[in-house]
Amino acid sequence: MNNELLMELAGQFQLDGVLSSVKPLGEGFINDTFIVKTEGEETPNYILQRKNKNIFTDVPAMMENILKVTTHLKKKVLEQGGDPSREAMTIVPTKAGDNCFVDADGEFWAVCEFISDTIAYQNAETPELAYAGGKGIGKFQNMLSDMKEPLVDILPGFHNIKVRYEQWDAVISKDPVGRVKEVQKEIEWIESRREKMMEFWTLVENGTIPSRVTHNDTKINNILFDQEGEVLCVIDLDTVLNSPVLNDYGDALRSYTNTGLEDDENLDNVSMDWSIFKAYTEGYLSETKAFLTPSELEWLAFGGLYITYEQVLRFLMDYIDGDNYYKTKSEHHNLVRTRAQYALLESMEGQYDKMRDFVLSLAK
Ligand code: GN1
Ligand code: MG
Repeated sequence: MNNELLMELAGQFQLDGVLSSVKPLGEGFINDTFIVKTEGEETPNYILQRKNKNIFTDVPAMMENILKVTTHLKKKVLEQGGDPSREAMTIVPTKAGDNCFVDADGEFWAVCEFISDTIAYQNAETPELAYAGGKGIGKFQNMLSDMKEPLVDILPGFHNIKVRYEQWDAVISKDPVGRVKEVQKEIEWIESRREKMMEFWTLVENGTIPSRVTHNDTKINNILFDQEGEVLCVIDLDTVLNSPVLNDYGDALRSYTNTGLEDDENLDNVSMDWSIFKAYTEGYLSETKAFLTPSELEWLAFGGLYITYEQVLRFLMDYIDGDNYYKTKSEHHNLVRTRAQYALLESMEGQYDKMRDFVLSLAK
């Protein structure tokens, strides 16, 4: 994307100061992200994103959700004596007053303020960091636990295993690029757990496990820390939804506790690190145990297995589908991811009883 065009796009938003540069930032799988700098130290820098309209089919509704959540958070931060401009994301409207800009190609762009002097970690390297991350997401959920206004379900069925199985069954029977025959073993990994996952899903459907405001992408790099190592702000709110809190906790276990990479080629590297699990859980429950129900606590550890399993399914389904969802760096990237996430799932399953007991011992 050429620089002139990017500058022009950034110029569509209500920015403070004089625009100086727009440059690519990070390597998300879904959106394209840029850092927008303004001249001098007095005015903020910004994050410009082209939202992936194939995944987020209603970007204005998504931005509306983000706005509702950040407004609620800012109110809470203010009540607690914090700094709402640093402890919650700030969405910047377009000059026309909209929450996103649609360009000539029909692409959707959005801007938020860049929060300066922060640290983002790619991995939860130490138990201390994992504890802080758990506390961060716990606090995020805690501050949103009294948000009554429902969010628009912009990703219907996102963490709904029933919907995932519908997509899965359709892709397998279609076999659009002829890959089904090479992944029979991997397909069996999914099928052999179907009944158990559906059993759990019944509890969500019948309300035993309630829906709340959740983040749905709780990787540690979606939390900004301050220079003292304290959690400052939870970012990347694209997937804020109403869903069980188990999803956030589970997705964090999936990403934090992995001793290997999400796409590790060497499966011996991959396992669930107990000390990181323990620390994350302690941090998370320190903020949430007061409002979680007994059923949520009972099933919390299962959230780790559920989300990791779902991720195995999603990577494999995308592989079978011909790699249309996740950005890939090589022909078999999604299959490599599938196998690496499965190794993590097996490691979690082996430690599940202990995980559940640990959660319940803290919840007392
Ligand atoms: C996607 O782009 P990123 O890394 O924030 C995905 C998550 C997956 C994750 C796997 C909207 O998130 O659900 O867990 O990749 N986000 C969406 O790395 O599908
Ligand atoms: Mg994300």
